[in-house]
Amino acid sequence: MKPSVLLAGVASASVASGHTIFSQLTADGKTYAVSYGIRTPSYDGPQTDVNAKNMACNGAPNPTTPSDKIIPVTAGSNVSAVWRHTLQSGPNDVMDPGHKGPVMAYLKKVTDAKTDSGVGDGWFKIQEGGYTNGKWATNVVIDNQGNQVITIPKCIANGQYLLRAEMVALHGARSTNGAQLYMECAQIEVTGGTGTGKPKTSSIPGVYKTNDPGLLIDIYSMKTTSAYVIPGPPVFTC
Ligand SMILES: [Cu+2]
Repeated sequence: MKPSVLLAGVASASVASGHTIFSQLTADGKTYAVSYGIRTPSYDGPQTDVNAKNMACNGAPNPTTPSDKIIPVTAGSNVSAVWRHTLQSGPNDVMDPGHKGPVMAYLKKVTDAKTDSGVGDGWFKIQEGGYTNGKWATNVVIDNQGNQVITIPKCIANGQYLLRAEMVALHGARSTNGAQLYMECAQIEVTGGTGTGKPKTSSIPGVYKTNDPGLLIDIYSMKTTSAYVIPGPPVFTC
């Protein structure tokens, strides 16, 4: 797939042009600038190999730019991962609405959020959306002007974390490695956490399998009432 310069800025009709980037974070009522504290790529393409290291925080073939910023976040508050088609797009250009699938968010506690690659164990899921009454979670985010609302658990320990927000597009998921996974990692510092929660953690890569029923699937055969199994572990709750 190629980036579409011609179609940038509109909600395009072409599936190929409609990728997406977690490009901004809203935390404690403040929306930070595009790429502030987030390792954003210049190209909005997906990861498709769930066993690749770049499943953690993106990377080649979508090289990301490091950030030397860390965003303060209060435990127990809601943050928004802001998704945009490109780093220049506005709230009406989030992702091609033909990109349908689950939405998820993970945290990983790290010593240095600016430099930790995110690859390996330590991840726990804190938010997910799948398929409800015929509507995909990706479409919920699109309808919410690109805002993926994520509650930061109150009971986690204070300190630096990577916040990995993810959208998955399943339009091509009938074939192996056909699911398109979009993710970026934000660098955050959590305060106000009680530290009483002990999340069970998973490795990324490793958290998904190629043949997960939520990743190898023909979504066009689904009915409004169909059940959908969101990939990955259950959501951690305090
Ligand atoms: Cu795409």
